Amino acid sequence: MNYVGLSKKVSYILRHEQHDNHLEIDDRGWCYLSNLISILRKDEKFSSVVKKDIVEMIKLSEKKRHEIDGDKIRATYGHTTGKKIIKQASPPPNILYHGTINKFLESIFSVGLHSRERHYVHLSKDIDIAINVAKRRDSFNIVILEVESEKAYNEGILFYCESDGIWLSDNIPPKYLKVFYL
Ligand code: HQG
Repeated sequence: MNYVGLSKKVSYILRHEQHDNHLEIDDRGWCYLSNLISILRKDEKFSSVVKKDIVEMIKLSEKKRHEIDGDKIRATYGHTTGKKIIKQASPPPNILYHGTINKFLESIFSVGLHSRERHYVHLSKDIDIAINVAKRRDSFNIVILEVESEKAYNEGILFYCESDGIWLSDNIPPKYLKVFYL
């Protein structure tokens, strides 16, 4: 089984394509694994996929993109379509990081860091994760933003802790952002 390919397909279905596939997900993003497997099997590359493959795929992934609980599965972050996934807000660390690229800076410092297509802004506790997020766009023009998350939280911006140092947030005004020089 091509676990990277499987992970991309599962992310795509759970984050962006639930409706196209008539996949019912609850307000926290959970759906039945059996329903996801039926959808995956329509793709000839994954026609023989079973739960064990998905468990193995999650285990082998360096990022915790998916989570299984009993007979259910969810994408932990990245959603675009459907009703906004409900997350439990919590106090963030003092500073979080966001990886982006040069050409977005003018707009980010004018209107703030926006979630755009996704339900939430994506941030990380570690600079290395932010660097990788930025590099997937353009490895030569990356910019790391430092977010004054604790201050923003104290002034009413909500943050949500995901696993592995990934944080989500609502839109962040420019006054809480500065360029972090690598
Ligand atoms: C930028 C992947 C102009 C923002 C990654 C980013 C991550 C603005 C892009 C996760 C802006 C949105 C999320 C503004 C924000 N003007 N540009 N006002 N505000 N932007 O993909 O954070 O590997 O929706 O800087 O690794 O890049 O697939 O968000 O460049 O963890 O699991 O608009 O998705 O996860 O891009 O990535 P995205 P992201 P996986």
